[in-house]
Amino acid sequence: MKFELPNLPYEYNALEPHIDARTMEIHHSKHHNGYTNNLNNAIEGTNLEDLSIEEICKSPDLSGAARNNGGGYYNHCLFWSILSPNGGGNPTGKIAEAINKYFESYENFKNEFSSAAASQFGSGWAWLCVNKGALEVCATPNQDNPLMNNCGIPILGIDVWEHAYYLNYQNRRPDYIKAFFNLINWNEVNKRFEEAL
Ligand code: MN3
Repeated sequence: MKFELPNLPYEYNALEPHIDARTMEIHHSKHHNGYTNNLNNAIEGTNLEDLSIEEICKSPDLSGAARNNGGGYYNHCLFWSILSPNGGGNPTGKIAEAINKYFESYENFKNEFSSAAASQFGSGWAWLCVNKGALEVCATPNQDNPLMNNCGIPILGIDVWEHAYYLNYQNRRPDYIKAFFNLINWNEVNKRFEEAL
């Protein structure tokens, strides 16, 4: 399968002031585009070629360029989808109930997720996953994701590579993490949650 860079469902400047337009433009048109092209090159002529991106991530013999760029492709597709200029606020629907069940409150969830994102050393991601029906927070290095590590299906994720925030926030990763909560598209997270159950 030839993977294609998805269009963003909003303009590059739509997430300001939380994520600036220049960061979004470079992140999407350079970084995500690069992962997409490199993934296509890495899987060409291999047994991964005809698999879906989820199947590629779950493949037990995934390594090297296919792993880095397969993760990069999948992770950014998820990331753009769970952000929205109309996002933020408290979770709604089934995910709100599940967050209360597994984390006691949205505040507790925010603290746990923020702490996983802030303490990921170097580049990586923090995730909210559905693991055997339960909600869990975890973090992964580089472009790895929970599908690769068999620790659940990610339904929300934050990119903590410096390319995701450095222009606006420099070394202040915690400020970027705080701002991220103003952008979460809870409708999309709910959709992914119901599909993951
Ligand atoms: Mn990124």
